[in-house]
Amino acid sequence: MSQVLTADQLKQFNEDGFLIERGLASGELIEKMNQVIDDSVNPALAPVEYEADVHYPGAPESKAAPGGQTPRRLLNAYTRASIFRQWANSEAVVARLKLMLECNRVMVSQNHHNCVMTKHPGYSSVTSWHQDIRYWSFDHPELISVWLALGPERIENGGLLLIPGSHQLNLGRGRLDAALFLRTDIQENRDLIDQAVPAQLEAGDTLFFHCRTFHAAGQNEVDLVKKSLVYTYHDEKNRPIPETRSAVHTDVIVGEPL
Ligand SMILES: O=C(O)CCC(=O)C(=O)O
Repeated sequence: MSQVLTADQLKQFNEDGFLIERGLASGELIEKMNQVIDDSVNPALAPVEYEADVHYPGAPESKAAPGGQTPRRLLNAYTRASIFRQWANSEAVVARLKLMLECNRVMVSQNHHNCVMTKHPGYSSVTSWHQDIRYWSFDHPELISVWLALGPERIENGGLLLIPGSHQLNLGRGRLDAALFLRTDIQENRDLIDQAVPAQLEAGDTLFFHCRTFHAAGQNEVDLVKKSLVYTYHDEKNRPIPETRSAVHTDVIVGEPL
């Protein structure tokens, strides 16, 4: 069987902590997903995380403030629609993850990410520099998020920026603030942030990134909602720590008959 990733791509993923696969999802799939999402935002179909919930810079002060009902994440993507499950289980995704995680069976988490990220003009917020491992409690910090662009993603509409190689850093606790974002009052952190590159994506492009890779995103400054579908996966042998937020809902084996 031919490999879905070349040795160079795997090397790049291991060195940079992320890899972009262009056009991995078909136009037809993207169109169907966008339709489901457009039918789910007005009114926003629960469960939803609102911009006002995150208290990030630029977010509305409260749900009662102007823009306070702006959704940030349509949660529970895996159970929200079969089209989202189909993508989560697709050979295109799972075969790549098996190579990146060097494992035979992959699980998707239902506990975080597992969502459609929406970024609305006017009321979106800034996500500061962080590693997703701050959300996760697992035996090993080896998880990979798969970010599918459902439209163009650029710095201007709040697209992601990533710091290549940052998944290999072991920064002391003092480099991070109370919420585990990179402190920008430290020169070494500013030097690190200067190395960031934007993940410029088109609909169907897919970003695979390691849970220790530092990334950030700005506000959406253009007049169109940005939408992305995001799941996080791990080797079935890498278990969530009981009683933590990572263990609330059961993880699901992917890539096997549904
Ligand atoms: O779209 C964004 O603002 C960034 C989201 C993100 O980095 C995350 O949820 O981990």
